[in-house]
Amino acid sequence: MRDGVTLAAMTTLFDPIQLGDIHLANRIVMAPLTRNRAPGQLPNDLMRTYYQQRASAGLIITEASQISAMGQGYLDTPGIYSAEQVAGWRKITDAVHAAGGKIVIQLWHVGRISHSSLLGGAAPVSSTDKPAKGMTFTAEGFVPTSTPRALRTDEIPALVADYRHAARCAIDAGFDGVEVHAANGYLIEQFLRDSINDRSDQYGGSVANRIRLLVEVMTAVTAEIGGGRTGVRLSPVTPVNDAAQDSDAQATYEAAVRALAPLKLAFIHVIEGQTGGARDLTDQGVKPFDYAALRKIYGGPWMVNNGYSRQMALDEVASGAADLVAIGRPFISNPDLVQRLRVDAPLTKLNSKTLYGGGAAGYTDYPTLDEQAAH
Ligand code: 8OZ
Repeated sequence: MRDGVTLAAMTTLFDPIQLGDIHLANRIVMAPLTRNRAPGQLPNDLMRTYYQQRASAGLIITEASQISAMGQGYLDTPGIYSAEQVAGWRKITDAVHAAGGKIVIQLWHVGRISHSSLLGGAAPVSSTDKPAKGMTFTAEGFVPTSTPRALRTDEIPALVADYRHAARCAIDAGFDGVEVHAANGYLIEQFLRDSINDRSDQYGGSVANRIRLLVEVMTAVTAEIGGGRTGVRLSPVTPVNDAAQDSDAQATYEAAVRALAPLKLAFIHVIEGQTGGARDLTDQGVKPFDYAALRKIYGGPWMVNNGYSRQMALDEVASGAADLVAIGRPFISNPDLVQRLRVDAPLTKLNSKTLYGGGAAGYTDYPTLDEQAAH
């Protein structure tokens, strides 16, 4: 009981929710997690087992998947633009649906976070021709990212069309929808932030210009598959992938969310703080970000992410601060995470050595509670 509200009337993490056109059995979302187990960019049977094992999540958001050959930035990430990729994903969506789950695919273009060896020798494309400080993983191991080429204004329509094509492929592959990846220092964020975007055309400079690519992509994707099947992921203050702070993150992201509101999206998914790291970055000199203000501007289904414990997730939904909570790494080592959260069972620890690349070890061999009990 709180503030006179009866327990029965309170929404819990384990209650169903309608996200646009997608009905979820609970509000626990498996966050997108890069695993680099798709040689040839092709979804495969091992991936099918992995996702099916996690189908009790209210919603699975797949690992980031490139919308085009130029969108790839790391070895062995899957694509969602060719007929062969669609056929591979179809087996995965069928398996998740047979297990009673829901699954959307994350549409990804890395922009400058890539290496020319992954791009047939071409330079990565970005909002800028300035390289990102950092490394990516290729067939030769970790290498510094390649110097990008700034996209010409007349190339943007084809880029937007690539997102639209990928969204069509996603529906053809049986996905319940898509999440556009506009976070973590990748292409769309390279346009959003004035710390990176140094353009002088209508895609650079003012806030209205820097959010233009995001809005055009979201408009194209929703025109293709419907707003009720489309979400987006934002990370207003994360510094990962050499994404320095925007000069006014609050204003930039509020403008973005205000522009997206009319599209009636299935959800907005916000990473609070540094992706995979600290939620509070004030001791690193980052101004506190007002996420509640962002949500208020938006008004639609609100998904939060980053370091949520069981108690934090329960409180977040019970208080109404968010509608859903996305959980990342604990889903890797706990395929039955929803059940474990329900009964407050201990969680299996993650082996961080098997996160990226490799086979079944550290991927499909983490046990459920029942399997643990049988041993
Ligand atoms: C970890 C390793 C490689 C890529 C992201 C897609 O941060 C990623 C990613 C994460 O959004």
